[in-house]
Formats: sequence, structure tokens, C-alpha cells
Amino acid sequence: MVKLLVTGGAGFIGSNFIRHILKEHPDWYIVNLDKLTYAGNLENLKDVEDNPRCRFVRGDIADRELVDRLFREEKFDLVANLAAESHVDRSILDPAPFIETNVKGTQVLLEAARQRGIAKFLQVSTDEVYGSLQPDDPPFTEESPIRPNSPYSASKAAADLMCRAYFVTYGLPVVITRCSNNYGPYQHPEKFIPTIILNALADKPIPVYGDGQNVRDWIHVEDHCRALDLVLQKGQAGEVYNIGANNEHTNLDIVKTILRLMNKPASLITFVKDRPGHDRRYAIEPSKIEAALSWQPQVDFTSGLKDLITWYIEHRPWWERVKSGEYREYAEKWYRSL
Ligand code: NAD
Ligand code: TDX
Repeated sequence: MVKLLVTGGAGFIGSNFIRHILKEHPDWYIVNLDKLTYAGNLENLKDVEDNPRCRFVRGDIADRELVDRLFREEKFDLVANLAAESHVDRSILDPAPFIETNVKGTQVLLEAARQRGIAKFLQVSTDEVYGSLQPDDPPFTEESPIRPNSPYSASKAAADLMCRAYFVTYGLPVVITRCSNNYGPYQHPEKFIPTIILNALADKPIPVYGDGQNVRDWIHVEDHCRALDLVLQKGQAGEVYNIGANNEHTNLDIVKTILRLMNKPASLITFVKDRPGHDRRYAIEPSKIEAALSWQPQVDFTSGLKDLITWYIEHRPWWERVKSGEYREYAEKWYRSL
């Protein structure tokens, strides 16, 4: 039995990752440590909540005592750290929680792993730590300089560097992944693609920051989760693996594509004030993980978007409850029942 600690498992990528691991590894046992911030939603895991191979613990990764106790109780073989404050716009409004969770929380986990011993510590990071590209620049490789521009990406970069220090100084078997923008089921409605689909469904204006020419490199969350699973099992300690699907689009093109797929008018597009420090372009060079771990993205972008639009239509109660904040009642009820 392999014991895996997943942090942030009630969030977007974390919940997809837990579902993936339970399906792919019948002999793995997961502990999901999640603080249930505004972004954590146990309804994302409703279909696996009775699974005896998955235990939920509500708690903060920056809470040293709790994390130490958990490591003592469970004797983890593997850690996958997905817990984070993840939204760039929120980090611009208030950077402090980003330092607390993304930097301090990661260090607390690293230290507990160092004290107790661990086979692999996976730090789930982001392409945003590399900063911004100009239109003609080559994509980010693992050797690209770390040049974060937002408080969010600076906090993720700090966590990555702390992971590196724990590998170099203490020999802790840490691997870091840096993935591009994810889309897929259970993403928080504050993010761009959910905003487009939900506003289009309601015939509401779709806010496009600045001139809409910022470029993001999109990957389906399932392809990301398969890559994380491979890196957790086969990634080499001390290495960084970029994850991306060679799928760059301007924000404006994304909105136009989704509106076309939904049969909604382009008149919904509304240009709004730009995000301060808005990174112009991200692009990931994924050849290292493709060669080293035989990983390839499998989800075609147009089919992925079509399926996602259908998912939103079929999961109206899920997103209505998220948008109204009602899902918190579910969390409290579920938590009280323990
Ligand atoms: P999310 O905001 O949907 O989920 C984050 C989860 O972490 C939530 O369940 C939240 O409750 C939990 N959490 C927050 N602070 C915590 C704390 N102190 N202790 C315990 N749990 C806490 O985020 P996401 O989009 O699923 O991102 C997951 C990870 O992947 C993050 O580390 C993010 O930086 C990284 N990442 C995201 C993307 C993307 O496009 N979404 C791309 C690359 C990397
Ligand atoms: O309403 C919007 N209008 C808009 O034009 C929103 C919410 C966003 N945007 C733009 C900003 C970005 O150029 O769309 C692009 C994508 O925005 P987000 O969904 O906020 O993602 P981004 O800032 O690129 O960061 C995401 O990818 C990397 C995740 O939120 C991070 O957690 C991840 O590390």
C-alpha cells in the first residue's frame, strides 16, 4: 500500500488528481489535506467521498503542529503539494495569504517530509514563475530564468526555490512540475474559461482584460494529472519538468472560439481595464517530460472545450452553488457529520 498525501485536493486540479489516482492505482491510499478556503469545495469530490482509500483532513499546510501530527500518524511514502492560493487577481488585491500558504505552507511540508523521510515530494508549480515572453521568443524551458511578475507567481517561485534548497542541502527527493494554464471540470468560476462559459450561458458581457492579445498555453486538466502521476512515480529527484500541450491562443481567440461553440454572439465581448503587470505571453516547451517519461497530451482542445461546455450545462447545480457560496453549507454539514 502506497500512502500519498495530496494537499489542496478539494480544489480544481487537486480534485481531478485524486480521482485520477484512485482510478489508476487501486493499491494507493490518499490523505487529502485541505483548508477549504473559498476555492476548496468538497462537492468536487462527492463521487469519491465514500471511498475507503481516501481520507479527508481539514487543515492548513502552514500549521506546523497539524502537519507534523499527520506525518507521524500516516507515515507517507509520497507527497503531492497542490494547495495554494492560485488566483493572480486576488494576489494583486492582497499578497499576504499567498506568502502564508504558498511559501510558508510549502516550507512546513518540506520540513515535515525531511524529519519523517519520504520517497518523493512533488511540488506542483506553474509556468508563471518564468515571467512573460515576447511574441517571437522561444517557449520556456526548464533552464529559463525565474522572473515572476505578480505576487502570485513570486510566491510560487519562492516555494520552488525552497524546494530546490531542500534537495541540494538535505537531499530531500523533491521534483517540481511547471504546467501551463489548465481548463476542465471543477475549475473555480473566478478563472477565465469558466467566466466565459458561465457569462455566455447567462447572456452576460464577457470581460476581456486590455486588448485581449495576451497569450496563454492551454492544457486539459486530465493531461496535467497524468503528467503529475508519472512525475510522482518516475521523475528524477532534483529535476524540474515543464508540462504543456503546445496550445497557444490569445485570450480574444479563446472567447471567440467558445462563443462560436455555444452559438452566442460576439457582441458579448467587453474590453475592460487591464490587469496590472499583466504577463503578455506564456508558452511551455514540454520536450523534456515527453522524452524522459513518454508523456504526451491526449485531449484535443476543441473537443475538450465542447465537452466542458456540456459539463457546465449538465452541472448547473454545482456552479450555481459555488457562485452563491451555498457549497460552504455542504462542507460544514459534511464536516459536522465526521
Ligand atoms: P484552486 O484554487 O482551485 O485550489 C486550491 C486548493 O488549495 C483549494 O482546495 C484550497 O482550499 C486549498 N488551500 C488553499 N490554501 C490552503 C492551505 N493553506 N492549506 C491547505 N489547503 C489550502 O487551485 P488549482 O487551480 O487547482 O491549482 C492547484 C495547484 O496547481 C496550485 O499550486 C497552482 O499554483 C498550480 N497550478 C495551477 C494551474 C492552473 O491553471 N489552474 C496551472 C499550473 C499550476
Ligand atoms: O475575466 C477575465 N478576463 C480576462 O481577460 C479573467 C479572469 C482573465 N482574463 C485574462 C487574464 C489572463 O491573460 O485571461 C487570462 C487567463 O486568466 P486566469 O484564468 O486568471 O489565469 P492566469 O492569470 O493565466 O493564471 C492561471 O494559469 C497559471 C492560473 O490561475 C494559475 O493558478 C496558474 O498558475
